[in-house]
Amino acid sequence: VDAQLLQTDPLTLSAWILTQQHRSPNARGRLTVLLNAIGVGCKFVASAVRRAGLAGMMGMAGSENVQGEDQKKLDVIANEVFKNSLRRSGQCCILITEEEDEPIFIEKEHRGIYIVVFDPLDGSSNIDCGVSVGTIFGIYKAKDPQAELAGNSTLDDVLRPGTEMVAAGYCMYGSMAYMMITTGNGVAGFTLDPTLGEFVITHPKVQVPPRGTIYSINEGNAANWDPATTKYVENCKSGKYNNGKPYSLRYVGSMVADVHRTLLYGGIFMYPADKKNPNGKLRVLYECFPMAFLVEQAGGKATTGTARTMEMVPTSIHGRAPIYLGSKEEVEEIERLKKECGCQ
Ligand code: P6P
Repeated sequence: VDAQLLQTDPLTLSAWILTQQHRSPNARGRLTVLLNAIGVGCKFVASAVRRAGLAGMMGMAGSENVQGEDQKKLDVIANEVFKNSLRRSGQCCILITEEEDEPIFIEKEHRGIYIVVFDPLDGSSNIDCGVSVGTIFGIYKAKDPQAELAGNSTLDDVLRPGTEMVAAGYCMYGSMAYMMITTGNGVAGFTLDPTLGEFVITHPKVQVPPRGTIYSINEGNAANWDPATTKYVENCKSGKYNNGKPYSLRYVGSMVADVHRTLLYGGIFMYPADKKNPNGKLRVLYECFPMAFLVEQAGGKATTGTARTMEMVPTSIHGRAPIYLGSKEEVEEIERLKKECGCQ
């Protein structure tokens, strides 16, 4: 039998979280409990996504979410699973989910000191054709824990820069279920071993290559791009950045899948603002911040084009922002072009 199969010391997600928490002397295990609750939610959704085609869970649930998008059954299930798992963890005071217009304030008996922002099933328009989808999450610690525990929640605890997040990650439901997570000390990658029912470490320290030869953007929006984005993409195609050899275009249309490839292979993922989407399409709290946190922790960069993504202060819980993220040198080139053309 393959020696790997007889791994006698599999570093599971739970064990890794404990090693990370032992780094902070005053850790009392609350974040550990919370991250494990997220892991349980991801295992459940991974199982549901696997069975979706068979169990007739594909297709529309009939209802619409606050974004006016048709809500597919898996969206609804994933949202309920994470709300229940986070509530039961007893570690949360406020939840922000892409699927609901209003913040969820956890009732007193289950309330904790963490705020979780999440997209339970990002890329869900791809479910019916079997393309990878994923869960994205970010975690803040309440600025005034006692006030939150007393039930005096305010959105001040939510509309905060990404730099105040204490943890973030995603779980991609693809050929296998892959989780990437950071608690501020680098990025670790895990793969769900279905025979164990555990996420086992497969990428102990993820590093984004400083440059890459893959650009990722929806070319269908090219007519609406700003001049800097247009120029950068032209240079990728002309081979200007790669000794005359053009970059490759890879675009899944599911942020988790496009960011996962960028973290592992390098290159750049872009969802710029354009005439159609003046603030871009991706949501600041539960898409841009968690992905920017991961990319920065893996040695890459994330920008709006003119400002560091993580330093933005959201003005609303579903606010959007343009984002360019990935290999440091690629992102710095787009920032240089933005300065050169003086465009946002
Ligand atoms: P477009 C999926 O709907 C999503 O929110 C992200 O996962 C993805 O990166 C983006 O939208 C794709 O948008 O306009 O290219 O289809």
